[in-house]
Amino acid sequence: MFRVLFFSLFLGTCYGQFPRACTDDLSLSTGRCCPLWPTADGTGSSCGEALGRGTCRQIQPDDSPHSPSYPYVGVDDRERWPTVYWNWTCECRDNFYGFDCSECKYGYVGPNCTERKVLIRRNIFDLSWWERRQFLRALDESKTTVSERWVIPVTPYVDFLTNGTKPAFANVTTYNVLAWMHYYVSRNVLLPDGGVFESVDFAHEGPVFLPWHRLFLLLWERELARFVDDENFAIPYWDWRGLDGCDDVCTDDFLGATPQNISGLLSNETVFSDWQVICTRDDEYDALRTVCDGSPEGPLLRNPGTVPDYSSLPTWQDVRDVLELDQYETPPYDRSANFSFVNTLEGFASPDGIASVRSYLHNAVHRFMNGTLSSVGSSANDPIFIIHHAYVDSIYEVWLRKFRPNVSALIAENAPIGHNRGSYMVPFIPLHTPEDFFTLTTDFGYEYDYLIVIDVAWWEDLGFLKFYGMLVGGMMIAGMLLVVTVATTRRFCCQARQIYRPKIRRIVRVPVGPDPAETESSGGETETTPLINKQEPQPRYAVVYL
Ligand SMILES: [Cu+2]
Repeated sequence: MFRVLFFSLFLGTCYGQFPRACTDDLSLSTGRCCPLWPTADGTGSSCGEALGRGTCRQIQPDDSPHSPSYPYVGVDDRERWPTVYWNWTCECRDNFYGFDCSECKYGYVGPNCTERKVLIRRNIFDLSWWERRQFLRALDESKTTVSERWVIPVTPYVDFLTNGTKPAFANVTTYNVLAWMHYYVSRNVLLPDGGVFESVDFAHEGPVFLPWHRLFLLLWERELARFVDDENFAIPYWDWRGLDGCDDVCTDDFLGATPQNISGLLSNETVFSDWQVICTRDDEYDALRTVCDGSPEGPLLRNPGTVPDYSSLPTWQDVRDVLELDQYETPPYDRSANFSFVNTLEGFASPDGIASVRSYLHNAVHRFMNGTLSSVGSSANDPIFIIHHAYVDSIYEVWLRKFRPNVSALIAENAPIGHNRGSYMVPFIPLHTPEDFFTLTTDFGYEYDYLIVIDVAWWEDLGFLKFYGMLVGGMMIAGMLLVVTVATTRRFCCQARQIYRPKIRRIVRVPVGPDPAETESSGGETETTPLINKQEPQPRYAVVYL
């Protein structure tokens, strides 16, 4: 058993996305990554259990079958993550979080992690001068400050299997821990028989691509925030739609200019020209049968727009097209999948969803830079990675809000290794599955500025309703105007008529005497008329207007 071998052969000091606190010999020999909660008044219990923060629990990795594209068992330390190293980790209660439950979940702050907090990720060109300086300063300080919380393993797992070499860990800076994570999750497998297996990636070319990078950026954002004095710090995004070149972010005011007369080197005017990359030499590691140890390997390189097929960036229409794909993933759940949103956004299919050998969307932006950003293992060395992936994450968010998928849209088995929805994502501690990050950004306490506007004005998408609404509204206003006009006209006419018509204030009936005809007929004294037929004469009245 590797864990026993690990313990018995471990001789040197080891440090702890390997928490430093979990790489001491006791943690590794017992398989327990349940550190003591680091407070002065703490009781010293694992995961802060005595304070009600969390408990140490045994891991139950998901053993659903993965696709046969990875035909090995027990040859790589990323299989059944993280059981090669630990079988017990902290399970935090309520909104507590972290490998030791000393932090708050994403989106919560306060001593008891009960206060909601929403960070707004904004277009990098909308940052104020001060905000941009904060971002650049956080990048540079993280690049030069050794991480207190994390270390990286530098001994190939195959050496444990074949010759019992003792494991070792290295101290690296915070930025380099993150660059290393991206290398580690995508590197090749060194096989015990001396071969190398390349068709494996625990974060790309499958359904986990978007959830994995969402968590990765959240971790990165939190690590950078430790270097700035701003509780509202959030990483910005780079909206590259329709750009012909990198003239906007590739300047010394942003992430460094790239003078074309110096092959790939950044301008001396930017701090990034002093940076040294790590983990960029996959072929060399494979040939030497070793792994990246975090040593400096040269400067950052960029040659934006110099590859003939990738001389410009993805278009607005490309982004509109990918957002028409309503299925998150389709068989066979890898880079050959057609009409798969995740595969198309990653860039292994044309924007309308047809799998292709050409690169599109996310992949095309990496290739466009023609340098450190352009290969998977090395790409996170270039800080453009962060702003590029923040924008990709925002497209993922637009899709989630548009289609509101059920978790069943994520495949439960037969995806490439590490991509089933229940697999723990490599190499994160605390543990997370892709399912955990298949929900909206608001669940993790952040928003993209331009999506807040879209969310409020959701009705704007209902164009046909808007048309009919305006039509009905217009008719109602016209009707009301007609009624008012008629009423006003009638009132005016009536008043005009009354000028010539006497007003009837009171009607008095005045008797004016009997009917003359009747008087005449009844006036002859010689004529006798039977009394019974004689009608009594009625008084006559005249109407007088007073
Ligand atoms: Cu990546």
